Amino acid sequence: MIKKFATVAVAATLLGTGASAATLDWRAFDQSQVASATSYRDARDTDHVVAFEDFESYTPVPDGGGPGDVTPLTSTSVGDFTTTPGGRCGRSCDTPDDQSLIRNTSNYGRYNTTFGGSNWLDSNDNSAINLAAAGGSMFDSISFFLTDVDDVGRVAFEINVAGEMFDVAEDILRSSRQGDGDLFLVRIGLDRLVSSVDLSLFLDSGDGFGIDDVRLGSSVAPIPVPASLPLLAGGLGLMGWIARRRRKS
Ligand SMILES: [Ca+2]
Ligand SMILES: [Ca+2]
Ligand SMILES: [Ca+2]
Repeated sequence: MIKKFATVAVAATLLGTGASAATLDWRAFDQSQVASATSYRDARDTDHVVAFEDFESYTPVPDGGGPGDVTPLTSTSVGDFTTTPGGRCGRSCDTPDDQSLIRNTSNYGRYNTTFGGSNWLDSNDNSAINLAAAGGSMFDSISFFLTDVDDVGRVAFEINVAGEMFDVAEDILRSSRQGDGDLFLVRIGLDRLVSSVDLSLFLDSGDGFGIDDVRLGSSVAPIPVPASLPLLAGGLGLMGWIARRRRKS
């Protein structure tokens, strides 16, 4: 079954000023269209690549639980991933149920989108996956694949970026239930180059979703972040290393 390509572009408008600071482009595909969705992305995202994270260097948690990498995932290529716990823990939820998990199996309609890869980050039915996006150079676009968003109906799904909220469930999906395993390509455009920005993918129920192939891009040749900022990034990396050491001990 070929799903009709659907695209929606939305500009967030700041009340009162009329200024548009971020845009969101949303394209819907289905599970059989990973290759064509990837081709579409590669043809569209022609700006400079600042950073890319496909989660293939991480250790997946097996279905049913077990050892593997979970959030917080600090110092990924595109920044630090954290989880906002909450939501109803459904059948696909595994321990630790308050964290998002690296997975490499394709159950429940969430799956890898990396060509030749296997891993992705599963929300594990929590309320939100958050990304403190940073890639070492200034960037003004973020793109990624989402899988299995809102296939249970009547859920809220919001993308918050740079202090702006896109109500995807209402304004883009029109509150309609999506298919199990549907694939969505998201591109966020920022109105200026930034060294870092907070992104939150929020769901208000136990509707699990996956994210993969997160890309930070720049409309100009990459500009390294100012000298003081790598120190901060290095500090965060050290904290992540300490956290990993603690988890392993
Ligand atoms: Ca992947
Ligand atoms: Ca599903
Ligand atoms: Ca789902």
